[in-house]
Amino acid sequence: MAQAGVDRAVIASGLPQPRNFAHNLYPFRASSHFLFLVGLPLEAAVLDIGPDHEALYRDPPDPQATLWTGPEPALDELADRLKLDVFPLEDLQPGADTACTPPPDALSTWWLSELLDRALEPAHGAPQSEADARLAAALIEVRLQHDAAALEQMRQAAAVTRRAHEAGMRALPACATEYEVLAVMEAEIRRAGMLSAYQPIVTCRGEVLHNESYENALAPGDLLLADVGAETREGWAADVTRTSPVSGRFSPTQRDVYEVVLEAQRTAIEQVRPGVRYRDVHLSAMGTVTLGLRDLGILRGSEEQLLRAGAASVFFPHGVGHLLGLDVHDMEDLGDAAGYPPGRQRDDSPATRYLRLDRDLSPGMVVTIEPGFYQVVGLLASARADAALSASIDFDRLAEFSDVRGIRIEDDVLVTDDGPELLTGEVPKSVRDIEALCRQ
Ligand SMILES: [Mn+2]
Repeated sequence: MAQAGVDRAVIASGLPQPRNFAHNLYPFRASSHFLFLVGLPLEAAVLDIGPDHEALYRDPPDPQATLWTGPEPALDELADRLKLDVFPLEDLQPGADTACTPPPDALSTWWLSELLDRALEPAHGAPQSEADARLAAALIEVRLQHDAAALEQMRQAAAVTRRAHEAGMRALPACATEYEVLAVMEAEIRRAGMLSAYQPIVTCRGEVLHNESYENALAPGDLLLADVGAETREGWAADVTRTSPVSGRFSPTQRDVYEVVLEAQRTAIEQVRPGVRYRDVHLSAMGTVTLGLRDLGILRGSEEQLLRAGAASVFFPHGVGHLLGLDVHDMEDLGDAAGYPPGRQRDDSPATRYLRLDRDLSPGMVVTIEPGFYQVVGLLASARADAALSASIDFDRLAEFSDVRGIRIEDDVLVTDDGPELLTGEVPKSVRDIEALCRQ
């Protein structure tokens, strides 16, 4: 870190969050920066790094707590295990210019503010001092490309995620509600000793992009969108979306749109290569969706007109993917600093405003590729009110596709010198493979 221009930095693991009262806690998830550097999900610990020192600070175990939560390692045991000096938190002596990565939650922020004697705001995505910005840049530099050990973790998460999706597809025709599919999928993840890397999306209302309710009853004509990924115990994530027919069979309209999204995904994955700008991968997916929807008669006009009007983004309003690693959206606690290199920033155009990543790809990076098609009531209403867009969309033809609410297809792709390597390529994806599983 010192080489990158940070004199001293403190990386905090964070505090567990209460659900409702102090002793009923959400499962603890240590900060990913802490996990990356320390490797253990220790609560209320900080790593202190300077040019000539590296030490862990944590309070010694509370003997009273053993009755309730079992034995905790003593500080000297931790020191042996981590090959680090370990001291009580009260010995931490921060300097005035100590850098940190501000935690995402208010409780950990308050705790770290006290420890560092520094007024911090919960991270809103921006470093809060010059030193913080240099620390963020150093962390991005070491976390952007994954080493063999990290990739092994991500492969494990991918393998368990595959089992979860296959189990969900097999169970789907017999499930009456979204909750039942969620239970089947999460059971596979739990059985493997893992947790979900993010709040799963398992819904027949896929047009709500981050739908996190599971209360809908499933009907035979529905599509079920499942965006579910496991996280290893060391914290590494998979992030996979599949869209399957509840009846076991896609309707002709569902199949037509599914094939458009799948073609966009496959051609985008092909471009995940060193030196390629990720924005171009996104625009290529947007282009494939544009032409595919025009072939279906949903869009009309010349390719150039449609691209200029951003017509496909009415149906595919988000970015084609993001960085993946310890965080499902890797390092987004640092705002856009990881996704956008110096000199690039988000623009406002409908086709790219939600693009989370615009780096030149390099070997060792893992990105998701996840185009979609959604009929979002609000976006369609705005499109009707916009002269260029309403001329580009055949709303009568679109009405024939009313059984296609939301489709997304998402895989995790490793950039290598030999081309794209799909970490999640075994999860069934073709119409034929999905129907075969759903109909067993
Ligand atoms: Mn994703």
